[in-house]
Amino acid sequence: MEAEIRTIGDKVDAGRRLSEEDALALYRSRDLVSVGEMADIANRRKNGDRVYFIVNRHINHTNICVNRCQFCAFSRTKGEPLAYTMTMDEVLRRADEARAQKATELHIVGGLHPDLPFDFFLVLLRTLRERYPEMHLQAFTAVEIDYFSKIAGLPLDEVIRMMKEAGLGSLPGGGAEIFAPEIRNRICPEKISGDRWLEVMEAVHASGLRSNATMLYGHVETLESRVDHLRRLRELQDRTGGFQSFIPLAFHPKNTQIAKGYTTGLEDLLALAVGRLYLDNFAHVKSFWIMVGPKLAQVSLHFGVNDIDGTVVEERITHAAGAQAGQEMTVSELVTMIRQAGRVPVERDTLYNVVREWPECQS
Ligand code: V47
Ligand code: SF4
Repeated sequence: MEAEIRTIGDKVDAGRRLSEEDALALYRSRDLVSVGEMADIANRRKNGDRVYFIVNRHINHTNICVNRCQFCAFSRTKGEPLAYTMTMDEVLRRADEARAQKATELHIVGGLHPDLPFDFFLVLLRTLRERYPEMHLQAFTAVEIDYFSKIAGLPLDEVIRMMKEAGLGSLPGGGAEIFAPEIRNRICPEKISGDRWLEVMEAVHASGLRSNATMLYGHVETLESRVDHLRRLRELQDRTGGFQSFIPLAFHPKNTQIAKGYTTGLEDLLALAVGRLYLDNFAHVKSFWIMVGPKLAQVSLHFGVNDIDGTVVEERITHAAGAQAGQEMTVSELVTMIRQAGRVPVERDTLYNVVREWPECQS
């Protein structure tokens, strides 16, 4: 084992908090097995052998977006070919399918549409909550919430209060990208700043709602900017405790404005393991199998990961950018994947309550 990694390992064993230098050394390390083992220890201390998944359905209601981030292959400008906005009926058809599959969560994110009024989203939430009270609505990134506040001309707190009242259950972690302005201005110059993303999340947590946090890596960021991103997430989590899970998102370059190759397996596993080790105040680290592929997602269960997200069914954002994984996994596939890794599959709801456990051979 590299000497520096051994010292970090001692800190992990003693339950001591890692520094930014430690995180940087871990990202730079090529001793993948040692880093993975440390992340596995840190994870198992919190979560034991349990690995969570969720029966959910993603709905990307519109790809029309005024931001047009450089890394986004999903978005279109209004009027362009392939631009779409789902009607309420189209959303409801997907939600009906989700109900038929016994989904417990609808995960709804979309572009920043220039014409849809704030009221449209309140009606959407209310309609879904009334028709599907059994499904948790995890919807709208911090970027969308900020946009609603702008188009409605209402303060952030008020927007969050109204959305919560209409049925919003929690926020996904998208839109975080990389906080460092010098990187952010290159990859998504129109997007809200990292400071604002954190401010929105702080307000969301203050309202009593939980959220996730992501980090987009594998584009033009530096390792230092990744560490800065993690540091800021850890600081906010120290203050609010409102983040449920950390999800590193591997950049997919196809059809984007950023000329880069795909991330490698080593980068993907390190991104997950370092997240687990540095973010000692996050209970869950999620490997989104759509992004890293089901095979690597399975291996990552030995690298600090305790959640592989869900059944998903339809995913447009990463697939527009060249994702090779399918868009749907059945419960039985998820259970098998977790069991084969020697872990205990647990179906969770959005807030990590247990829906069903799969101890030995009862599928
Ligand atoms: O914010 C966009 C990312 C995010 C690309 O909270 C890309 O549980 C890779 O946040 N290559 C939206 N990534 C998706 C998201 C998410 C996904 C799954 C689970 C959760 C959760 C959240 O997708 C965007 C952006 O960071 N993204 N384009 C791309 N080319
Ligand atoms: Fe719009 Fe989100 Fe795509 Fe950026 S990443 S262009 S904000 S849909």
